Amino acid sequence: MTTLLDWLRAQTDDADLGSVIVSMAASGVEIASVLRQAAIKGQIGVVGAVNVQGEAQKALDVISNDIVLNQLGQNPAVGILISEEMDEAVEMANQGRFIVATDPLDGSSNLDVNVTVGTIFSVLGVAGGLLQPGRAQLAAGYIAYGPAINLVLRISGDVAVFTLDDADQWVLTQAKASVPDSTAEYAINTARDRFWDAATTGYVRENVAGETGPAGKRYNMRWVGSMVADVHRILMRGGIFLYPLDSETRAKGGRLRLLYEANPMAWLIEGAGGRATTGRESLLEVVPTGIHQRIPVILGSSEEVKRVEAWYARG
Ligand code: AHM
Ligand code: MG
Repeated sequence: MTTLLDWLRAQTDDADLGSVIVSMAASGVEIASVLRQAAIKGQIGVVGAVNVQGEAQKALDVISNDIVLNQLGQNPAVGILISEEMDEAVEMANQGRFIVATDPLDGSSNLDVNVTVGTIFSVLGVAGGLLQPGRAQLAAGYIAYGPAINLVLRISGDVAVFTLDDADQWVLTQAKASVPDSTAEYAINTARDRFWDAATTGYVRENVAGETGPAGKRYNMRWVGSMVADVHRILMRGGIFLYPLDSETRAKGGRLRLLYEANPMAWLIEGAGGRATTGRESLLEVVPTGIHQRIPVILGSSEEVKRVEAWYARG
């Protein structure tokens, strides 16, 4: 059995970086326990506050953020915390070497229906400043709270998958996740098609046309509406995820956030052999202009992502 600590020791000589991941993993154990019992303890629903994104905060968003704040606050290696739930970057008292950018509980609109949600995180060096491109990430990962609780991690090499056992220990269950180059499964919120640009419409129409269309194969569509669940499926068996820039999200720059949703997921997908783009440029090259910046996200199996890029290149 390989535990998280065994894996970390083999992946990096930097014990401080390892400790940041251990703190996020510990947050995941706590959040998992809260999620399991939230309905019993009356923690479901909104708290009445609105976060910096203008979205109603759920009780569990706030609790999850507090758990991460508390865990990272105890870790001397952490200098700055950026969270979807907090307006400003928080300078931690310990003034450590690392920045953690996190969405403590992504997919919270799904909380009341008991589908997989997750914690997404990205680790950067403090020296690089708050606004570093995804390529500068030192580590990234997510925790998926589903039928099994998975921690998916990359430091710089392979993407590893851990599963939480009954003793709250993270056990390595897949040493090297690999996204197949080709797929016949795509994930996009098709209810938004009236807002789509020509590239998205063109690509999806080809898929819907199936075996008699230009793609020459029959596709299936899957959309959980919870990024961790959708990306996890793609990491496990391939596929493509699209949240493109559409006419409704254009003014905001997209729907998903660059620092703590798009970048960590893009870094994981690329580490597993997949590809990630905004449609017009590599996602990991985008230099952020703000900590809560939004961005179009297209990621997954490389052949499909390249087909979408080809559509964008046409106009
Ligand atoms: P959140 O951070 O407020 O939970 O929003 C992000 C979520 C993603 O998990 C998911 O991919 C997307 O929003 C779903 O959007 P939509 O509701 O438009 O389908
Ligand atoms: Mg989110």
